[in-house]
Amino acid sequence: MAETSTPDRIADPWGERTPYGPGDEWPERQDTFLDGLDDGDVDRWVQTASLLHSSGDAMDIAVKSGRIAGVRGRASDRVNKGRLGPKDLYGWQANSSPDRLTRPLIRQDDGRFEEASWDTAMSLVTEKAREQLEKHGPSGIGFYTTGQLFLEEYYTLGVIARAGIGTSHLDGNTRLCTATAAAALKESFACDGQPGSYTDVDHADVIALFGHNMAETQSVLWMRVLDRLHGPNPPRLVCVDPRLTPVAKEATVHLAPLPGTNVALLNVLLHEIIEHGWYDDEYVSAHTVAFDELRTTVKQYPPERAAEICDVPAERIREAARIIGNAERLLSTVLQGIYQSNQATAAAVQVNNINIIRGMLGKPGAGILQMNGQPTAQNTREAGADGDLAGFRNWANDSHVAELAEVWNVETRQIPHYAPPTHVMQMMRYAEEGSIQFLWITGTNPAVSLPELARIREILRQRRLFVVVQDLFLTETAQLADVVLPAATWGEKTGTFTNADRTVHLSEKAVDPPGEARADLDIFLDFARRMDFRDKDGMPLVSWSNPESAFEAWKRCSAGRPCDYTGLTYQKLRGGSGIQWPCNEEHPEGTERLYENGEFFATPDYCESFGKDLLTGASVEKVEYQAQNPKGRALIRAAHYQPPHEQTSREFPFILTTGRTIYHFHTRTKTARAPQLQNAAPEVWVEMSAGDAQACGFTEGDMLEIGTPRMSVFARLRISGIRDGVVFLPFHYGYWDTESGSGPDGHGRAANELTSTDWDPVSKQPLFKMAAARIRRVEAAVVDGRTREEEAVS
Ligand SMILES: Nc1nc2c(c(=O)[nH]1)N[C@H]1C(S)=C(S)[C@@H](COP(=O)(O)OP(=O)(O)OC[C@H]3O[C@@H](n4cnc5c(=O)[nH]c(N)nc54)[C@H](O)[C@@H]3O)O[C@H]1N2
Ligand SMILES: Nc1nc2c(c(=O)[nH]1)N[C@H]1C(S)=C(S)[C@@H](COP(=O)(O)OP(=O)(O)OC[C@H]3O[C@@H](n4cnc5c(=O)[nH]c(N)nc54)[C@H](O)[C@@H]3O)O[C@H]1N2
Ligand SMILES: [Mo]
Repeated sequence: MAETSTPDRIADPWGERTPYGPGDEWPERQDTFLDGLDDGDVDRWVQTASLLHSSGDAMDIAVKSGRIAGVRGRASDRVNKGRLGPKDLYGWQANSSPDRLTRPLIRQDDGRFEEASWDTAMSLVTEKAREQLEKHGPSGIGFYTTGQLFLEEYYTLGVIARAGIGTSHLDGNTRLCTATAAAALKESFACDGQPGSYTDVDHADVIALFGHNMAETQSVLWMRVLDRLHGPNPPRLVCVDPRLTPVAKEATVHLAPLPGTNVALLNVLLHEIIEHGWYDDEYVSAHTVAFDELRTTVKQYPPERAAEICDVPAERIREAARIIGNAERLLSTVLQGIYQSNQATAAAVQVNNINIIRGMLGKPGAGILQMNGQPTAQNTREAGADGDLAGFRNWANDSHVAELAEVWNVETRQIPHYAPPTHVMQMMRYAEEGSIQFLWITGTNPAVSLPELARIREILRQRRLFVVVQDLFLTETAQLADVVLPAATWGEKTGTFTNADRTVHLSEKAVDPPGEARADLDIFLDFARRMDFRDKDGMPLVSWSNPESAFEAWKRCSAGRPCDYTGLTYQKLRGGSGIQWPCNEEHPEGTERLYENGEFFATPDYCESFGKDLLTGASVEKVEYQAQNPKGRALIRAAHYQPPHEQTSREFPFILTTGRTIYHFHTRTKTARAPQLQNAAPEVWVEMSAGDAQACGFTEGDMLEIGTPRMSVFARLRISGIRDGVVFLPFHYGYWDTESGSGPDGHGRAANELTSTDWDPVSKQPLFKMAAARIRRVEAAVVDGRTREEEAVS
């Protein structure tokens, strides 16, 4: 009996190469991991896709005797052609972890949790919600959700929060994740929606990755890139990242700027493209507005100037510009190195500008991937469970709000649209001040993932704040809750979700959830019933009762909008590949690329957003937008570089940045419970350059204290290819003690003890990628049982 049917994907995460050339089909390669079984022993295979990143790697779950026993990639799927990454292969084992929550918990007066029936727990939740509504009205109630539930669940939650309760305090952890992706698309194209397609990797001659460690965070998409690199006529890669990531190692040109200087660097690239005439004049005049403003702005960014700001050699930036400027099919990708850094939206928009002015949109190989991170982040946005209005409708357009009121059969005034929706950092502030007193958290672990954790713990611990946490485990956040609701997850419930290139997958229930755990959808439906929300005819507001009827309801809401799902059904999603929206009568098999003929969703009556000022985040008024862009073209928005708020100093000389490893997902609630993944990266570490380590007198394995103006944490040193002046902490490692935030050794280790309460003015995404830090050694490395000092003495 083979334990692993596919070679060890811990030692070799990307597996063997299947090279291919430009324009060819990416060859299939089926990856499988069966735990102690052979293929023939499997009772049945159940269709799904990965819930541990945004790529939607399609797979089948192996079921044996009512339990999950393994997974295999789906070779028929457009996204992965059968391949699976390390988390895809091993992560499912968390489902059957013995410490899954199996019954609701209610906090007692003495502070302890006691198990309760669903009826008791839900009665309490309903009673508290009613009490808030009576005392403070809808704005006493907040919902903080995730990028990891299913489309049907977000849509239901959105209807409950907006039309049932009527609160504007509904946001997703997608705020921390890819709020900037959405914001940048709204700035440039006046609407969300991924322009590009994963198949652009098959055609591109240049791929530029901006702050995106694709090798570790979308490992199967990276396999696609590697296969191109190993085939005939490989693309050239440009990588912009302060660390020597696996992407940087493969790059033709690697630019390693100081964190927080992206806008300066991008402005130089644009400067070079314009100076050398590498832009598409015809495309610019036919399909865009406001090019002149960009030209004027970037005039001030010759390579030497940015070289100084970013600390990157001018010649290397020129070389990157030459490659990008002469590309025939340019694919640009963007992720957290931009979204969580200084001037997030302004920087992400400059990447859009590169592709727009070069006319690199809507054709094979030429596209933009403003990436998502979480598996279902796209659906949070579409269905309006974050600050967006369902169906990419426009808050500032009364007829869009009225249209939605019609879909929901409620009065327009019942949908709060008098003020911008509340982002989560603001919701935490309201909870801190006491104006929000009921907070329902689903599928996210803010006590580890939000910035400045000591503050977050204080907020969630307050007695006057009633906190409901809906999760699989008793997380750091759940430990601060008043009621904990045990949720079913992937493999235990049915629903759909959409990846970063708009591919919709169906994920079917394979096994029963443990104990009394319930699907998130069923919990929301139960709440809606108990609250007795009604539409304007006195009928139940939420009229659906299971995943498929919720999907059908969502389809009606999406009709005629850019994210049109009307051509999809559960049946159509079964058996073959996932399908990209828009999928409707006009595009029955889905749509590979948006903006094919230089046509956008940007006309004033149709667009999702009139845009915001890149510097201040102030909303652009409808009349202004109408005047600037009456024909609905792509918008070129320029921005000057602004230094980060928190600067290094004598006391805090390093820049701390944070991020991920290939083996773990976020706060590790799943990956720490999969032995292969946990063993691959069991403890936190800190990365520093060889030069900096030497200057400080540190060696590999030393225990260091990393401090910022907030707090400090301990981590062992790994000397890596990170640039000088910057240190890196993975943010995956939480803590044991919810009082102090300390780890097993009594010291803090969560990266977010250190990060600051600050965010991008446009997208409101927190700045996880930069803090000023100081470092000292607290304990020398132990080698063969002796420290370096002991070694020196002997
Ligand atoms: N293995 C794994 N995969 C995941 C996840 C996971 O937790 N683990 N999470 C998923 C999610 S939700 C997300 S959002 C994505 C995130 O995916 P990525 O964005 O690829 O991952 P990060 O490590 O957060 O950040 C990417 C890079 O930004 C660089 N960086 C830091 N500061 C700057 C800067 O100022 N400028 C530039 N140019 N670069 C900078 C860092 O060195 C880092 O290598 O991954 C998804 N996939
Ligand atoms: N310093 C620093 N901080 C960061 C980042 C960074 O790069 N640096 N990245 C940010 C980003 S991009 C992200 S996406 C966030 C992630 O931050 P979080 O969302 O807080 O991280 P997760 O560990 O994914 O938390 C998801 C929770 O949902 C639970 N869960 C999983 N599946 C289900 C389900 O089906 N139903 C329910 N009800 N619960 C479920 C899991 O057990 C887990 O507790 O962190 C952000 N914070
Ligand atoms: Mo994310």
